[in-house]
Amino acid sequence: MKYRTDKKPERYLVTSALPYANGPVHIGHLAGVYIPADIYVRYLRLRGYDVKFIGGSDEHGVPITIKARKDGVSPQDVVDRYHKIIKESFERFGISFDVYSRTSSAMHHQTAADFFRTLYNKGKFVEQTSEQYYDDEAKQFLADRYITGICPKCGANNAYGDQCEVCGSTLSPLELINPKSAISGSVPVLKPTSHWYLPLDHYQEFLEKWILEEHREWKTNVYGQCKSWLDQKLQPRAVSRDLAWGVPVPVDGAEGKVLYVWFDAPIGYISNTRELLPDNWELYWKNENTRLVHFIGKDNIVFHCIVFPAMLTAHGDYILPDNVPANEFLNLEGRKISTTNNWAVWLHEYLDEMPDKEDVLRYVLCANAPETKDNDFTWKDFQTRNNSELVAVLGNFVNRAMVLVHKYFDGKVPAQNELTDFDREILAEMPIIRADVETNIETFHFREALKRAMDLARLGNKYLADTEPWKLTKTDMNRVATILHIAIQICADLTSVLAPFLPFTVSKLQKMLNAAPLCWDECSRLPAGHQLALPTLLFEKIEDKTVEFQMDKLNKSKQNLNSQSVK
Ligand code: B3M
Ligand code: ZN
Repeated sequence: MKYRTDKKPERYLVTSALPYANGPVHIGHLAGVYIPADIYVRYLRLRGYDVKFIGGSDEHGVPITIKARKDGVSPQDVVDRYHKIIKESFERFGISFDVYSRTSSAMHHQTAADFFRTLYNKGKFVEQTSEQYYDDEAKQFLADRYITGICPKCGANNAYGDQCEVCGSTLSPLELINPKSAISGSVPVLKPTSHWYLPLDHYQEFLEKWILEEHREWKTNVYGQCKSWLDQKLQPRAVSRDLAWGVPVPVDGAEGKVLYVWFDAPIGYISNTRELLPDNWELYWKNENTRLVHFIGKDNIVFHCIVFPAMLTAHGDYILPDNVPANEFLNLEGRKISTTNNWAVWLHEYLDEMPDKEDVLRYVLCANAPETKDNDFTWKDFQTRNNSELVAVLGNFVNRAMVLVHKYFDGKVPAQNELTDFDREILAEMPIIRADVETNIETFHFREALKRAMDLARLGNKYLADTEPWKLTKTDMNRVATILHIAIQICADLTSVLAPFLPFTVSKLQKMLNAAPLCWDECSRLPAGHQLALPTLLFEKIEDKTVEFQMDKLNKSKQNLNSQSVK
């Protein structure tokens, strides 16, 4: 078994959780997973690293078949519909995947089946027969979410066979009190069935050392969850299910059984890398100088830190993740985001309703990301952050600098003359900010990184406010030239420090500056005489009516919800 040494990585492989294709993507997914992952990969690319960003839809499992049954269509219809919506909305939003594929692809079915077969042939599974719930009316076994009941831990109604969404406990169907089939509503009976189990207990010692000793640097929420799983001692976990939808178990006598979705989904990262790089995907998965990073939400920690690494270790050829920077959850207006209750801000709807505001959402969701604890998204906060940060700080600074250079120097970068101590201080602050952005991104502190990047625009505003070049135009044009020279250098520097966070804005700013995209380390001096393009506004104020429109829309979901529960 191989895993990374402490050498500087030669390449990065960055994955983000594969969203279930049973519904569109919402702001909770974005803040928790896709925005941080995208910031990270954009930054690495700017630094000139070899990086591959792997995404895709998770198209198997009970969440998909339940949705299909509810809508009266086939599981394939469900995944075709949502895969398209999800993929297109990510593209429009600038999530810069190198590949976005799907687990229903032939490549994935083959890769997942091969992976299972390898473990099977190496004798890594234990086959066991056990009693499981069966719906006699629907004539099928009831895996995971097909069975509901009262949570034995917190007493909530409608806990699922695999998890209680109220208290977050992981459950097994047999623990549920008053179990009920989610298909027919009938009381299920117990029937024997046999499955393959991955004996996680065999990996307990290895995982304790690897995580608890060698990865103390992981985020506290991630490390803490792993520790608590390990402290409770790992148990064998079934990797197959009695279901008709999924990757068929590739051994004789396994008719009617498919791989458990949490067995096949992480292998999707491998399949999608193979699809992207048919000839050298192995370099990314099997070479110890690759740094593998998984971006996920907190409900996926155990699968990425414990189950998948155990699978990779059992296989033997693969590297293990170097980090798994999972986020907590984002709530919406004080309530838990819910796909089934339509309590969400859907990305594809946002993109239609708020054209040209991709970066506003990227900004707000990063500034308020649930990095260490659950956080709340409100439309009011969205408006305030846009109006008092993006418009008043960033947009205002860039606009003032650009307008002044056009007004007094025909849009050509003026020459820098003698520097004052204050100028020197400002110039010295610029690389400090950049270094802070760098360190924070590299340690997955994206909120702080963004705050520091915005500090550069704050610095620019302060510089113009303190030096007041507009008051010197009659008396000291040399001084005005120096001030505006420096202000334009700050604008140029903003194009790189903000590029990982606000790609749409940065490309507008580059156009205004008439400058090619910069690399991270290139000190971005625009020479005297360089012609700037005409300024356009980077951000617009968001009016109350926009917020009211969004709140009305949400309140309608709330009303529907209330009237449903009255029925
Ligand atoms: N689809 C769960 C989720 O969307 C699951 C993630 C798979 S990552 C391999 O939360
Ligand atoms: Zn519970």
